[in-house]
Amino acid sequence: MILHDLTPGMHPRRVRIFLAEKGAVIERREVDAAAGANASPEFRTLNVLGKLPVLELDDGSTITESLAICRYLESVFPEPSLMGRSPREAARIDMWTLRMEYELSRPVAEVFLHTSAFYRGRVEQVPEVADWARSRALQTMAWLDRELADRAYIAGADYTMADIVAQCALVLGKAVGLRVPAELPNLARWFAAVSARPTARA
Ligand SMILES: N[C@@H](CCC(=O)N[C@@H](CS)C(=O)NCC(=O)O)C(=O)O
Repeated sequence: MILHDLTPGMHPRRVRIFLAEKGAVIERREVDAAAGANASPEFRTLNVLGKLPVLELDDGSTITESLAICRYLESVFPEPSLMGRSPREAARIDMWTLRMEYELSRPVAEVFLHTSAFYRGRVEQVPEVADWARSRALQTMAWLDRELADRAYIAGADYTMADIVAQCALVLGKAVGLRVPAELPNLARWFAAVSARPTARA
């Protein structure tokens, strides 16, 4: 298996942390997206959308979309479980993972898409979209602070995929000036805990 990677990217970071939590090491190939290598015809044979990460399997087939890649890796490396063992547990973790994807990760990504030098010329940047997304991300953070008042992690007592999605969003958040506000102590405590895990810098 080969992970086609982009070290600074929020979505590839999810997969690296996921693998590190499993104690799994696979081949990694960095793609020079700053130089546009992800838009090349060669790369588009791996992912027609030109996005990272991509997981290339030994038979040459590929899986794209970080959540789908992690779903596959969960089957290949079942321990420790990050996506739930029973149907009920898996559904609860999926629920929180999707909430983190849509309510936190997406707005933070939109701020980056619509303001960063990296995406200038790659996408149409609309400052109003960034403003809206910034306020949406802050609303989600306030909600999460309330959720985390009585549990350690996003989906419950254990660290799961939902935490990985949220922590990677907040890592990117720091780069776009979306830090955890001082008045949200539960979210700050959670972010400090997940950031202190040995896998956080994978
Ligand atoms: N939904 C995709 C998003 C992938 C994505 O947007 N990747 C970014 C890096 S975080 C990328 O490859 N950007 C390069 C570009 O758009 O030129 C996933 O979860 O994998």
